[in-house]
Amino acid sequence: MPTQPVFIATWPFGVAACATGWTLLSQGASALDAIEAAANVTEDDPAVNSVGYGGLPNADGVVELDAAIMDGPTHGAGAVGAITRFRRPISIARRVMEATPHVFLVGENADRFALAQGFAPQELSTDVSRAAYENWRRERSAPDVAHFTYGKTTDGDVDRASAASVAASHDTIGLCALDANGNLAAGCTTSGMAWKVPGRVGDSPVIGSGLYVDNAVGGAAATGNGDEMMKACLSYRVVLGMERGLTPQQACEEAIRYLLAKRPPEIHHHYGAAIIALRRDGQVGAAATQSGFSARNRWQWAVANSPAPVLNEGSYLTPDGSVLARLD
Ligand code: SD4
Repeated sequence: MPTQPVFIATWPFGVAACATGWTLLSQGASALDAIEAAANVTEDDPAVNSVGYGGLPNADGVVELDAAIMDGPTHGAGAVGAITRFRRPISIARRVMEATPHVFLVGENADRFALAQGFAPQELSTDVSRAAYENWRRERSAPDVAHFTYGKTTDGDVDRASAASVAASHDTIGLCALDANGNLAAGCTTSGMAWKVPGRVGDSPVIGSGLYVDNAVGGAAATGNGDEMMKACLSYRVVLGMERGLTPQQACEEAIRYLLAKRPPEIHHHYGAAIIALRRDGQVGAAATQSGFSARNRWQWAVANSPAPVLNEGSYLTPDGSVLARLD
């Protein structure tokens, strides 16, 4: 029996991705194709300064993109880290999955792989992203200041100026799709934390952290402070929760609660973590560690089960685990 397609994605820019993803699904596309095409919409958009073209660079001023894709029916996965010359890292990740026996390629050799596979190199910086970097350098005086005092002053206090500048500068797109055949896929693509240490790869391309799919259960995808979320294998935990009988909403809240419990509370005050989930019956859920990642970035996520995606206020938890806002 055909399934009603569903597409979900993180953040307000997930609305455009959902519209593309759901339109493809409604025309019979596979969840995998819909994920790639929807992620490409965000990757190509220079106005999104945390994904693909126009993404903010590392501390050396070089844009390094991370992405991964996972296919439910085959349980296949592909990922790339620190891509510097191509705007659509999720498409390179898919090629890794389909053209190699491997899962994860990184750095210069991932760029070489893309070139060999026929991807055309493109400029990743925009005037806006270059100006933002110059501004950051002026504020922070030298890129290496960020390397080891990231969010902390030398005496160990939280450096609020630095923390605010990072918090305002990251928002990955995570995506999950359910197609008309009842198959699932997920994707995650990002420029990562702005001004990161060169070579740093976050959670987004790490299978089980930035995304995970079990075609018999559901999928999940994450956004936020990857250096924290990786320590909790957040996406895997959410899918496992659903396998154990939690609703997608309960599974997201449980995983966020786990993350909050495992690390000192002050870690969570500045850099948020958020997760979305889609069960194989089309039920959805989402939760975050806080109401937003900065004053201008309220935690929101998009869902499409019709041509008009809906932008939801995401639920979030306080460090003591109480839900402050909830879906419906
Ligand atoms: C990372 N998780 O590189 C990404 C960044 C992000 O919202 O999602 N920001 O850690």
